Amino acid sequence: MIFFDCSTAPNPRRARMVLAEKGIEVETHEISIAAGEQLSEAYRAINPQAMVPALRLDDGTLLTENLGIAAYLEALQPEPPLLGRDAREKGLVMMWTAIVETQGGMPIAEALRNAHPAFEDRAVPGPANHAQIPALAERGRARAEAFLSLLEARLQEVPWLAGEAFSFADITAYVFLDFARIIRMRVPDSHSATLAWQARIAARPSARA
Ligand SMILES: N[C@@H](CCC(=O)N[C@@H](CS)C(=O)NCC(=O)O)C(=O)O
Repeated sequence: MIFFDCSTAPNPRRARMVLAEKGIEVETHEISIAAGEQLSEAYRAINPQAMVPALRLDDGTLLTENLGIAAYLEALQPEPPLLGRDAREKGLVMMWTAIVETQGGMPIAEALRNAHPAFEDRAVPGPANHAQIPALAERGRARAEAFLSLLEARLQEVPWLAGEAFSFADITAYVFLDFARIIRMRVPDSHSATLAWQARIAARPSARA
């Protein structure tokens, strides 16, 4: 297997945390987004979607998308389970991962990519260029703030997003919240449940991935 990574980007970090939790070591190729390597001909020949992470299996199959990569790794190495231990929990892990991606990750990305000069004409990742829309940056920030409240409300009820066990949904939310520093957004001091949850994840060795 070859893992195509970018050490500074949030989505590859989600996959790195899964690999670390499962103790899977894999050959890694760094694709520098800052240097535009994801758009190079060489990388597009591997992944025409021009994004990271990607995992190339030994038979040549290319897995893109964190969900695809996590599902593969979970089947390969079921311990520790990150996608749910029974039917109910599997549903909750997928549900919370989707909520975090669409209501947390996307707004943070919109706030960053529609405002920062480094993303001029690169407001959307992928092979095609898209112009920035400043209003989307503002909307993204407002939606990301609403996401912080949603997260706090959930974590006031249960220790982990899917309920009783740490899962891929927590990895996804933890990585995106950490990345939100880049838009100068942080968990407010009053969000005690989220801060305690963050500290528990930060103490796991995989958080250093
Ligand atoms: N849905 C994908 C998202 C992948 C993604 O957006 N990756 C970003 C890095 S965090 C990327 O490749 N960006 C390339 C670019 O900005 O041109 C996943 O789940 O992995």
